[in-house]
Amino acid sequence: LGKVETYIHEKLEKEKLHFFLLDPDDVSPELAGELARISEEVGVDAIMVGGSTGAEGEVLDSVVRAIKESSNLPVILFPGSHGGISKYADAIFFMSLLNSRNPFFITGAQALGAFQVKRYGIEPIPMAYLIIEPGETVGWVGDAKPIPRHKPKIAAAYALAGQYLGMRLVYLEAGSGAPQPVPPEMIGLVKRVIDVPLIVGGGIRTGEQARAAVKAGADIIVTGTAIEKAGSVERAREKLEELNRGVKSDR
Ligand code: 1GP
Repeated sequence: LGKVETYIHEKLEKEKLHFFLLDPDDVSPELAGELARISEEVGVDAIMVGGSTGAEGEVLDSVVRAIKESSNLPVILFPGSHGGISKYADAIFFMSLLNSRNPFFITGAQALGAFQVKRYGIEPIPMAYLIIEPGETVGWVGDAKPIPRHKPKIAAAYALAGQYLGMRLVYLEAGSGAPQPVPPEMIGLVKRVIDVPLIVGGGIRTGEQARAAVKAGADIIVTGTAIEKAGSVERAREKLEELNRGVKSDR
């Protein structure tokens, strides 16, 4: 395993993890750097960078560089397609949107990006990416057939298939800004079925919701919107602290 994946596994032996997602389309490099610095102080475990629209090229590079300059946290790309690659990142979730109807999001973008990942020496971490209802922007853009919220077994079947295909992480995604996070029953069943770490994100806005997802079986919680929309840097810090407490508390 590479450096970042080893870091993730070593940390997971001690606690659940909290990754903060920054969308370069929504934040300036200056703000991204500031939020990354605060994230490290608060105890966030990694910064993810990506988005479905416009997280590419110079906009993406400048945000990744600003984060690297202001914190020591690993920066993991979370690409919407082969456009979402930056040579300044440490690792990339080399993800396949398993429940897309469009092969571009299952293997096409991956083929178009593979040589770039190799050339830049970015650590690829293979990940099964599953869109759960409502799916929001990524569900629409990724041409997903979102898994119904009340059908945990479908999510578990896809997750296990992902593991059997060799993927070393499974991500249950309700979509950025989703009104409700992935249901605990679904998280629980998927966790019981797979052996690889389980990531959950989309619509987690409070410490309580983060806690509920962890209690249900999530190993890694991803949050973005709640912090980006906090209103000020000071409120963003408070939100990061609240969410981080939710993930890390043992109750
Ligand atoms: C989106 O799961 C992530 O890809 C985070 O979602 O922005 O709703 O926190 P939020």
